[in-house]
Amino acid sequence: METRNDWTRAEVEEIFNMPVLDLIYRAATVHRQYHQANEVQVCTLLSIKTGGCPEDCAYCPQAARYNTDVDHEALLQVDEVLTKASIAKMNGATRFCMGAAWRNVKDNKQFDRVIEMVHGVNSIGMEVCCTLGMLTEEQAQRLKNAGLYAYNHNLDTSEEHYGEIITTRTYDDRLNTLKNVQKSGLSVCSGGIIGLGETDQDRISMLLTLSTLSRHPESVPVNALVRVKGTPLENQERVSIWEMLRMIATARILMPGSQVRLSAGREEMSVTEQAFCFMAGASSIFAGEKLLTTPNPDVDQDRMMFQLLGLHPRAAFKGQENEMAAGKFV
Ligand code: SAM
Ligand code: DTB
Ligand code: SF4
Repeated sequence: METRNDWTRAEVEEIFNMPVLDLIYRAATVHRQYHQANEVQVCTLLSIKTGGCPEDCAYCPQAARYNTDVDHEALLQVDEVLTKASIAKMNGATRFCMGAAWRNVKDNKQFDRVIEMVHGVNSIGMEVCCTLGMLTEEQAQRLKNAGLYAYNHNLDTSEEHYGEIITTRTYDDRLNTLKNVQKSGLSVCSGGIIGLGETDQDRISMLLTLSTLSRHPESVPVNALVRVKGTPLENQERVSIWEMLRMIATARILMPGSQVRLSAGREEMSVTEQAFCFMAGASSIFAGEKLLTTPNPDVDQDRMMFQLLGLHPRAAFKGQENEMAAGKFV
């Protein structure tokens, strides 16, 4: 089915500002046209290198310059990562996303080790995703050749608001990495965070940028800010469910074929609120008791929620079966 990359600001604004129940109804309709609405992609996150990051992202507990409770940890060993991936798989996850608190990838031994991790996780039949900061086209290609499926690199907020949140890199740096990822043939995972003090116009801007990329990101994480003590944004107001629903529903309508991921923030949401998010078009979650450094609902809680709502986990590599049969991923 067709998707559009020529959305205008006026159109996005009109959708975003619809009465919230009409917005959810429209998003739910689109969701059902493009996806099996009872299927939810289950992704597990693992921080493979924690803390000590040189960047100044105002929301992030891993930035070295803020005094948070996050301890710095060196890059994990390959076998530790593979053990964690197998456990995630046993718990029903089909995508495994490894995150590193780096500004960018460097061509060194550490990157060689990440390449081994990617190869190993791919070999157990999971979709592998990495989020390692900025990346050149050659590095993206190397990851792809090792069996990487997707690369996560969030726009985080609008171009207009970006300078209020991060000063150590530019919006164009972000877009450039997304281009490198796309050129290498990897799936792009890119979304943002709400609750950073941005306006509705900023949210509309970010959604417009994402939905007018030459190809929509394969997945779009929508994060609610996790307010972490010691970061400049620790005293931000909590994101309300209505703000989350507007973001998810608008993303679903603009990018109907993408996985819209209900990402950070579930720990503070009730099952009823999460159910509303699935209704509004969320088709994916991060599962497991930790995101990168902050808590997330545990596996049993999610199992109960899936049972209650009649949801089931989406299979790995869905829609890519031919490539799988060709031995590309296993
Ligand atoms: N360092 C790499 C980068 O920034 O691209 C990869 C890891 S970074 C932790 C990945 C993403 O986590 C960020 O882009 C941001 O969207 C999200 N994130 C970090 N801290 C968060 C917080 N406190 N609340 C919500 N999302 C957060
Ligand atoms: C994304 O959009 N959210 C995830 C993942 N991609 C890397 C990270 C959320 C991090 C929340 C704060 C933490 O746990 O450190
Ligand atoms: Fe570093 Fe990524 Fe955190 Fe920014 S979001 S401080 S780049 S780990």
